[in-house]
Amino acid sequence: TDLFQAPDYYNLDELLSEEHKLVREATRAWVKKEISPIIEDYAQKAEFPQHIIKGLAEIGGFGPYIPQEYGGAGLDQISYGLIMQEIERGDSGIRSTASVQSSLVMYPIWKYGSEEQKLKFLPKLATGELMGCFGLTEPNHGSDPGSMTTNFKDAGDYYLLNGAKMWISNAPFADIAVIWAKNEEGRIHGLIVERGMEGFSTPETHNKWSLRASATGELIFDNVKVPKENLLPNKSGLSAPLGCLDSARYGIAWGAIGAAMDCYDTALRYAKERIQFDKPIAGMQLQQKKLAEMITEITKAQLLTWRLGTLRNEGKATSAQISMAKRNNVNMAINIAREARQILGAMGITGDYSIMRHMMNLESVITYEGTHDIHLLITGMDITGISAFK
Ligand code: TGC
Ligand code: FAD
Repeated sequence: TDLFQAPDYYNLDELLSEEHKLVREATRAWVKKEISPIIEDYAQKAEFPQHIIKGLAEIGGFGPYIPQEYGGAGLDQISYGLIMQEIERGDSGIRSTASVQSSLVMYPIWKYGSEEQKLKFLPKLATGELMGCFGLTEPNHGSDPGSMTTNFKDAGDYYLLNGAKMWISNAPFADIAVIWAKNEEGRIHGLIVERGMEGFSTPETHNKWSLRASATGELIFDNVKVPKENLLPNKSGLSAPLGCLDSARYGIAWGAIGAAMDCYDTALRYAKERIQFDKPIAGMQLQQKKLAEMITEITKAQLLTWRLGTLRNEGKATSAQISMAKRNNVNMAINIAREARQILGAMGITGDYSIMRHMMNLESVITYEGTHDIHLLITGMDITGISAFK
């Protein structure tokens, strides 16, 4: 079979349950059939493939770990991670859509929402009947979301919302937006804003060289009247959106391994077939160094991330541990993409191979959900007890 064989240098499969392996194989087969054949074309067109939403929902891509009573798949954290790994082997932009829907839209409604909100939104988000986006970043506040200026005030029957969010994945087509804004006392709350509310618009961001198959946009709130029942009642303060980020960052740590595996697999196959100076380039020491370092780094990332998943299953993973994995794995993947691209020589710059698309996608992944620098400073703060942010 030409079904992709993931590198498994340290027999990680022995640490996985039958359910984990089934979930991974199902996602892998779906990505091979539905994503790989079309993704380059959509990336070139800078268009999100809307028709895949139903399939993404069917493989459990939306809310894998949300309980089944709310329409989720009720899976554990390792299965969630493996789903993200396999989707991102296809494309980081498609994984972004799954991450946002699962961890940044369903998660806050599940964790901070009322029972009515959960029943109203979660089952439809799980099937993709409703799509969501998450608005934290603003034009003037990216790494420092605590300084946000988007705000709402009590206007009697409703809240009056004003401000703007920028760089929002899925914004151009989302039916609902979970957004974060300050009340009159400056306290951060989550609100569910619905498409069609007067004064709410979502212009698309164009000219991206990265995540081209993902739709990115702004969220503009111009005196939007938000019904009071759309406020998430059970958590407020900056730790509420940051808690969602923990879940998304964990998924990204797995996802990045998928992108790296695809680059490694492609480069290894190519190196064995490409002949120069009368022998395969895989036989040249410099190319072996690249490939050997790739599999070493992938293996280290797999073990780090599997352990993080078991800690999350036990409810014991810290935010700083998640930051370390997100930072390490995305950096690992982007370095592998750059090296793999060189192994393919000129062929590596074309869309006939996935590597350059992964490489460009990863430039967003290393910036969003906390930049490479921010995650280093989170580790620094954790080990020294001193914040270097401010
Ligand atoms: P700081 O004073 O440290 O913390 C404020 C409060 O939050 C608590 N906290 C956390 N809670 C839960 N989870 C975490 N990971 C937490 N980190 C901190 C903290 O204990 C405190 O609680 P309390 O009760 O004392 O109030 O906050 P700070 O203002 O110094 O900022 C800290 C910093 C820089 C680490 C944080 O703001 C940060 O992570 N910045 C990066 C911003 C970011 O990641 N944005 C992502 C936007 S969403 C996105 O990119 C989606 S892309 C998705 C896709 O397409 O896949
Ligand atoms: P800045 O915060 O301005 O940072 C610029 C540079 O300064 C970076 O290198 C950073 O590391 C560095 N820097 C900042 N502070 C410090 C410091 N204290 N010490 C040292 N260096 C520092 N956001 C959402 O809310 N929802 C989304 O769905 C979403 N999707 C995205 C999709 C894409 C394609 C992209 C590119 C971004 C997305 N984002 C989203 C936004 C993303 O989270 C932010 O871009 C990110 O948090 C960084 O903010 P910034 O771009 O404003 O950079």
